[in-house]
Amino acid sequence: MNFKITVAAAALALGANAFAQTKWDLPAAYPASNFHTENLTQFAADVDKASGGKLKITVHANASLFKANEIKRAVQGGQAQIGEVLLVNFENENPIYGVDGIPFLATSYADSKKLYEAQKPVLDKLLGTQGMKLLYTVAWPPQGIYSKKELASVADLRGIKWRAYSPATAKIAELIGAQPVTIQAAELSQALATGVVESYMSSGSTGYDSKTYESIKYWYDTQAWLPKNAIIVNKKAFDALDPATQAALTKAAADAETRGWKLSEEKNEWYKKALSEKGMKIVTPPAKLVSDMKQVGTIMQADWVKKAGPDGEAIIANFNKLKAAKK
Ligand code: PCA
Repeated sequence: MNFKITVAAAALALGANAFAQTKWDLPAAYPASNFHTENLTQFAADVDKASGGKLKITVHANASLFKANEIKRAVQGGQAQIGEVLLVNFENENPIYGVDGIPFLATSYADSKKLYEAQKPVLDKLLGTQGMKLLYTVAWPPQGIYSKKELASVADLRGIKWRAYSPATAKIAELIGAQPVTIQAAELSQALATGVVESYMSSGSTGYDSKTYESIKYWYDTQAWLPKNAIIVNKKAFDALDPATQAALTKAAADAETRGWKLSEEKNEWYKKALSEKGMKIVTPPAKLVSDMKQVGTIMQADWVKKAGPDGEAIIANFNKLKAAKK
């Protein structure tokens, strides 16, 4: 064989390899200006840089590629290689996904991180059985109650049209005698404008994104729970990457997790200020409203533990241990 041609062929092959590019779609369900999405965009840029341009991730914000509750199945089936999901949305599939939606189990950022630490091994295993991998999570800011009228207790919410985003938020409606209607964030502003929704629980973040201040006056800062978004990847797509690109992705994910949790906590303050500047009243909930809501939380936690079995018990036990150890 002609030596020159062999070298040239090898160089060509190397060159082609160096430029081999993988393109991934990342469906996400929240607007481009939301802090989760901004963090995702930074993550995609970090991956691009760290992989030397080998892995290009396109973030599709605002449920433009798949609806919020379709993203998980899309990643599982490989229609999208990677995606962002709200874990609590999948509680009916497996209670493990819903532990961070239990009212008053973990109500601060510090406790939410501990709950995540306790949940993570079980979550990893569960996603693994579904052909996926967990890359990172970021918590939403604490959840409060949006209401058109002043609230003294949950009795004031009876009969009201209540927007739910998850099985747990629908369950709350049931327990307080409100009428649940499930609406994801991308459709919320329209539902508010058309009067389909009169009240709901969520963060200041989603209240701001959906312009809730245009139809609702009060936000009761109950700090009831901090649900998490998770960035999950199809295992086959991950395994198809070369080891250096896998490492670049994993490292960018770890950075995005640290950055995202910090961002969430900082933006929580920003969102509350922004809402009050838009004319909303940010209210410390009265004692009766708190005790009523805590009662709801107690019922829901007991239900959850029953449903979640030994894995669930282990998560709660581990969480309590972490809380006791780090005080
Ligand atoms: N915002 C999302 C989920 C939790 C939150 O704070 C929503 O309301 O849909």
